[in-house]
Amino acid sequence: MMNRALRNAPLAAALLLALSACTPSPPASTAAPGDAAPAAGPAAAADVPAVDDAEAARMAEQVREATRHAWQGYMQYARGHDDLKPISGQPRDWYPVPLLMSPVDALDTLLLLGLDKEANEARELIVGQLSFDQDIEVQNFEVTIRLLGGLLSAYQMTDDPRLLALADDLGTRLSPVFDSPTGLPYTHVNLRTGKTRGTISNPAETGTLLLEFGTLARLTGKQAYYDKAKRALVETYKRRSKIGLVGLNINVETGEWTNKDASIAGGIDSYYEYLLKCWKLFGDEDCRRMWEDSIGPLNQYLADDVRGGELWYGHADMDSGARTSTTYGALDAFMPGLLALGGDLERARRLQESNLKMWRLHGIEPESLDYAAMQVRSPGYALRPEIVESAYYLHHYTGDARYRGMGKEFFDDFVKYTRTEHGFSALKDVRSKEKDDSMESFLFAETFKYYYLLFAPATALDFDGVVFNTEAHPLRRTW
Ligand code: DMJ
Repeated sequence: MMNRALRNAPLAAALLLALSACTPSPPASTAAPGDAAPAAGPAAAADVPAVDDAEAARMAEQVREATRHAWQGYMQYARGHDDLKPISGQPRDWYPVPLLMSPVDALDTLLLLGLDKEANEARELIVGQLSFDQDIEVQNFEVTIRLLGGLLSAYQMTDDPRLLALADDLGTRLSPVFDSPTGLPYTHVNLRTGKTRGTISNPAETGTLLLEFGTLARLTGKQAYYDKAKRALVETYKRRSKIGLVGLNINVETGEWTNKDASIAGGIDSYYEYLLKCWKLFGDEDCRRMWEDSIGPLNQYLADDVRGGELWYGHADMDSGARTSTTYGALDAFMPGLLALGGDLERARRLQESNLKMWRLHGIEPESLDYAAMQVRSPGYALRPEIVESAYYLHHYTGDARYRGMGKEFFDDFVKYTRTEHGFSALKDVRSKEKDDSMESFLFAETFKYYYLLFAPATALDFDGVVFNTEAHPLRRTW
């Protein structure tokens, strides 16, 4: 089936624009009573390149060209596999059988960017080759955010029923993960047998499922999808400490914490994202309450005022709130975007200035740094999107060209240090810029999409009509 959106990509954007703005407006600031008052204004706003509308249009075109380059590399050297290795030109698969991570993650981005030919190639690969009837054990979280989210978003943009059928089949095969004594999901499941494994999980993996399973429930009428994923989120929230923080690791059979390190870093990050976003996507008031109960403790115990005005978010013990480390990194960089979506533009602006400072330390951001010492702790760069995602949210809410200026700086560095003959490569070390032969599928789903949306006119996407899942797949509220 050649659907209309794929024949005419601007029409795909029009489909999104035609939606009524039905998500709740951004809430007023949800800072909790007793929060330390934010310092006034961003710390020392460093200069960024000037980006007027003409320059933004040029940048948007550069992002389209980069996306096409990476996609062509994938098609030439890794077609039908999960990922391209961008230096060696070899394919990489996550499991013994490929699940088309890159095409599924890429499809909605290719549609949004108006890359019609490439979008058709991705869709044909997916409907022609993708089958979830495989005797392989997969990680529920990654498959949910990348594949379930990607299929649902692409279905909403194309009306191709085969994409929804694949999503429904995948949702059914993943669902055994929820059959634990607590309702907290096991980390892995065999797609054919339903056998589960993995009792030690984390809030990101237990709490970042409701946008995808909830959308699947709304689109199929199968309410059980919503109920199981919501229970997993609520059971995570219920185990927060007396001071309102969650830890890093939890046993899904006993519900006991096995690591009590609280942060907004990987392993926890998107749990907070989904508390806010499940309210925005579904209007679920329980989600609003859980978000409002959670953001105050983050600002009270994790936020850190450094060098007289810089805002960072570090780590703390979930029971006492005592600071355990001053590390922050490329994954934490999503937080300004979430703060902005939650209505706290002042903290969002200040934290994005810290993101910029992190980027500028070595001309590209590290996976992790000690913000007190300003020293790299984990030197890799995995082509992550979060810092761009935050620039996009801030530009959307403030209209301040500064965020496009940051985006231009990030993108120029990104191209300079990571472009290869076949695609774009991760870096082993941001200090030496030594490349790593890896190109994760979130480059297509997120990094390119957020860069494009940052530079494209606001009409490129009906921002208020969609909620992005944590893999940047826009989910449209049609219910
Ligand atoms: C993505 O898979 C998602 O954004 C996830 O929430 C965090 N890690 C990567 C991108 O960095």
